[in-house]
Amino acid sequence: MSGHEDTIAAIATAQGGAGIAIIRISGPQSWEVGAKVAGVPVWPREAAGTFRRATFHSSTADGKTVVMDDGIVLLFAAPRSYTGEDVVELQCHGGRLQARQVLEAALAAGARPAEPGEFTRRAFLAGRIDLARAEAVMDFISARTERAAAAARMQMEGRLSRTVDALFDGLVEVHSDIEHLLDFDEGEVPDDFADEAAAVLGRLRDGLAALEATWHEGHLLREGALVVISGRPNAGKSSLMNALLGRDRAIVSPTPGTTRDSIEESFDADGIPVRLVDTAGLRDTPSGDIEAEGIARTERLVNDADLVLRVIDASTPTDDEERGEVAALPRDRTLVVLNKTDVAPPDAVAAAEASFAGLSLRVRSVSAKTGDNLDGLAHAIGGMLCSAPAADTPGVSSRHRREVAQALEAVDEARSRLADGAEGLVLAAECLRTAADALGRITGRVWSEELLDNIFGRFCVGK
Ligand SMILES: Nc1nc2c(ncn2[C@@H]2O[C@H](COP(=O)(O)OP(=O)(O)O)[C@@H](O)[C@H]2O)c(=O)[nH]1
Ligand SMILES: [Mg+2]
Repeated sequence: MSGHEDTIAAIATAQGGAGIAIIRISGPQSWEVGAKVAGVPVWPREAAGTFRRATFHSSTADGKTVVMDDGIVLLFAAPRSYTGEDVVELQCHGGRLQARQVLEAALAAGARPAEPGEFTRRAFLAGRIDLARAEAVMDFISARTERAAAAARMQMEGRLSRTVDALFDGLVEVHSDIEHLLDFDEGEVPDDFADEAAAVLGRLRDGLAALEATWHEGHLLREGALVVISGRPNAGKSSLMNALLGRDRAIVSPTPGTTRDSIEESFDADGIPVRLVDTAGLRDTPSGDIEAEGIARTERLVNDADLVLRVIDASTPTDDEERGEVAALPRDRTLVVLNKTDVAPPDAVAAAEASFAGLSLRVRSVSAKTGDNLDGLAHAIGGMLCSAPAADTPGVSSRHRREVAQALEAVDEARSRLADGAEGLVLAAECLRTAADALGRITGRVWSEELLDNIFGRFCVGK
């Protein structure tokens, strides 16, 4: 039991026109509040785990009761609910008005409005889920690709927590061995102790480093990658954007300089969520201020991009200037796309492929018009953004990475203190404590109100 005094309520479903809306009420008074809204005496405890039809009421200022809506009541008894508390969910019609009215009635009946993430925060405080699993709930809701959702599910199921807990337990064990020595042996360190402890810490260090290395994937899956399409006017950038998205989003025209502002859309590149941006073409002689500003924006986007798709019209010979521009692009985040293979002579395409490959650039040849080799291109984009296959541990978040990095540093420090013999023991123990605390903040074995405020403040209301 989390021991909260107050009962909270919020609309748990998206606002706006939908079939139904759910108002969630959690806390010791939730059944009473729900019963008042339903205009019935409080249900018997045996009703937990069942649902009831109900008519929702509100009282006017002069004490009259008004019928608002018909719906369904779902009853949960502590500790068997999302929050671990007594919970009532009221399902009403999904219009903006009905959901608000039912919520207002619940507030009038004694609940207070829930803060962002407060239901999940209560689930954490009640010991229903640890912190990493609670965070994964939000990742799961925000996931934009199946791979991102699968990673969030792994974390919700506790895969990351188990890895972190095992490292935490390992640190605590070494820590208590040292404390034991300090307590009983008055500064006498057995010959092999430091070596053994250093070996164990070395293994824990490797585990921490492996965890830290998952950040890149975790970051890509959570935040998505910025992929910018750039190239000369008329190379087929907008056509490529449309072809990848499978719909006409950008305007395609034989007139150079048609796309003047950048257009952004979400795209799933082999499971990596991508913000795909079509840009104004790069050329020296813009037709006016608007195109010039578009070109300046393109340059900024190209600088910020995780990956640049440099589109080249393979049906016309590439001039030296363009070849020079492409050669200057960073190898690890440039993918050359030779477009218009449907009208380009095959040997010219092959020669262009070879010459860019000779510059150590990755190349893909496609036709935005016929769709030829677009799947291969999407696959190459995903591969360049994240070469690792979908891992069997979810990638850590930026918050987790900071804690892991702190733990790593402290473990390294502990190892070097151990080498100092008896004098180093106290300091080594202190470092291990710091390391364990950092890991504890990932799963919530160690927490503060401030930490919870930071994490749950980013949740939506009703979650
Ligand atoms: N044959 C052929 N024409 C293409 C292809 N991609 C684009 N185009 C044509 O090239 C012209 C410029 O295309 P657009 O996408 O507007 O180029 P952008 O200026 O780079 O955005 C249009 O007439 C397109 O129809 C392609 O793969 N094959
Ligand atoms: Mg365009």
